[in-house]
Amino acid sequence: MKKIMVTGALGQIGSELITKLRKEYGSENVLATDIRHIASPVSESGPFEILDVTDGEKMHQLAKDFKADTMIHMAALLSATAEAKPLLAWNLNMGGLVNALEASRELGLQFFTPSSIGAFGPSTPKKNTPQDTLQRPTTMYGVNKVSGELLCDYYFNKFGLDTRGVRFPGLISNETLPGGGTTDYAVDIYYKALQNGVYTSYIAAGTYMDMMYMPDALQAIVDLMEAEESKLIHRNAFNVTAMSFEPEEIAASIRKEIPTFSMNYEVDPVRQAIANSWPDSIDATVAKEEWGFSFKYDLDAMTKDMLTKLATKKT
Ligand code: AKB
Repeated sequence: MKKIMVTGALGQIGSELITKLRKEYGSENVLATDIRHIASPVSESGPFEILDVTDGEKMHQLAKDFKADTMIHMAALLSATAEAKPLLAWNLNMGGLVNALEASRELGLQFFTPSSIGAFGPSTPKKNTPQDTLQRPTTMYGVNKVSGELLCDYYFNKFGLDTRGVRFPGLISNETLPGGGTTDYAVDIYYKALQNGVYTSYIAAGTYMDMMYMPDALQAIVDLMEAEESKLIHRNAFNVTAMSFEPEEIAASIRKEIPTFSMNYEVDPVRQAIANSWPDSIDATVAKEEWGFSFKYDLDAMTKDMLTKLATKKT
C-alpha cells in the first residue's frame, strides 16, 4: 500500500485529490499538508499537518515521520496571482518545488507535480499544440512551470528520482473554488448561472482555452502514478486536456440547461493578456500513447453534472 504525502492539500485540486486518494489507498495512508488549517473533510478524514512548503526541513521531517513513499506536490500560486506578485510566486513556486524534490530525493519517494498550459507562450503553435514544442512563456507562472518541468526532468536524469507530471488545462470543479487563475471564469460562470442567471465574463468572447472536469483530472494523476515506468518516455509535463472552448460556447452549453441564462463582458486586461499567450487547444496524444490517458466528460456532460451538483448543494 502506498504512503502518500500531499502539499497544498486545501487548494482546488488538493482537497478533492485527498478524498480520492484516501478512498483508493486508505485514509491513514494519505498525509494532507497545507499552510493553513481549516476545518474540512481534508483536515478531519485523516492525518493533517501544517506545512509552509518554503520550509524544506519541516517538509523532509514530515515525509520521514510519515514514512511516505510518494510525494504529490500541489502547493503553488496560480497565473493571475503570480502576475500580481511575481517575486512571491518565484519564491513559493520554485522554492516549494525544489524542497519537495529534495525531500523526495533524500527519502527515495515517487514524485508528482502538475505543470500547466501556462508553460506555453505566444510563440508556441496555438492549435493542437504538440507535446514537444517551443516554450517561451511571458508570465511569471509560465516561467515557473517551464523551470519546474525542466527541474523534474533533471532530478530524474541526474538522480534517478521517479518524477512524473502533467500539463493541466483549466480545471473545473464543484467542490473547492480555484483562486487567482486565468481559467477560473469557467468555474465562476456555473455558480453565477444558478445564483443570478447572468454572468459577467472577464475573458473576451472568442478566447479559446483547454479545460478538464475535476474527476478526469484526478483520475489522470492516479493513472500516471500507477503507470508502468518502462512505458514512460516523457515522464513529466504530459499534455492532457478534455475540451477547448471560448466563453460563448460554455454559455451556450449552460443555456441548454438554463434557457434564460445570459452573459455579458467586462474584460480584465491582465487575465486576457495571459489567456492570449496560451494555446487554443493542446494535443494529448502522447499521454494517451504512453500511459493510456482518457477522459469521461465533454463540455455538455460537465455542464449537466456541475449544475446538478451545485443545485443540490444549494438546497
Ligand atoms: C490558471 O488559470 O492559472 C490555472 C492553470 C491553467 O494553470 N488554472
